[in-house]
Amino acid sequence: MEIRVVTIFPEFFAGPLDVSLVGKARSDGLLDVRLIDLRRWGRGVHRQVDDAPFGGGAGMVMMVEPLAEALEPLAGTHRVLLTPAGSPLTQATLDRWAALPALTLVCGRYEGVDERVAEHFIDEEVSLGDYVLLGGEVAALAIIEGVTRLLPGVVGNPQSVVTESFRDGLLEEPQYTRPADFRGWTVPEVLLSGDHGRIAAWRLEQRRRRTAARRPDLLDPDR
Ligand code: JCQ
Repeated sequence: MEIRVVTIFPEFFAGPLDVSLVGKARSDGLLDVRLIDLRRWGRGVHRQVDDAPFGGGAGMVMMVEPLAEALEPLAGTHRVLLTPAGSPLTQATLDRWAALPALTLVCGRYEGVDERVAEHFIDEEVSLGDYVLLGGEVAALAIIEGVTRLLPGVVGNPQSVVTESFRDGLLEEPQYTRPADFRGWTVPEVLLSGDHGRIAAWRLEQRRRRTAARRPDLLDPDR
């Protein structure tokens, strides 16, 4: 799979792309990440890519020309803009993108991007969640990780690729490993019982309780 990242900070990606399973997927030839420096198409000696908003207001807006020139040749790849104003990114989104031959991630900055970019050069706008970052770079890295672990041959055991926390729409149950007693904090007795029926029932109950407490939205079919 090819993932292109359009950014004014290509150096942001050097560390994260070299380590862990993303680094391994790249050196194994399963993933090809291309960093595209938007300033290549910037205006003037300062390679400017932002300008003041029409209508007034605080902050700067990313200009249409540099993004148009960067993104027009990438028509045919699925072009995604990372923005807090996008649709929420879900595991289903990542499953869909992991099946594509090529994905382009566009990192927004400043107060936003000229709407004509979104209208003419972007296929989908997504958000990582209801908070604001300085730019889309961290969101792009999250997407690269989420997609990479779904690529065939990246994660050793295909079972563990089953979208863990979203299995049946419930959060995962608590997990424990040795020692069974750490400072008097013990592992639930049922997990040491060897009774697989009781263990399965306990795990399901834990998942339901945890989901109700932390993510009631997942239990409400109307949301
Ligand atoms: C992504 N959740 C939050 C910040 C403007 C495109 O315009 C902007 C993009 C950003 C960076 O992305 C986020 C974000 N998902 O903040 C401001």
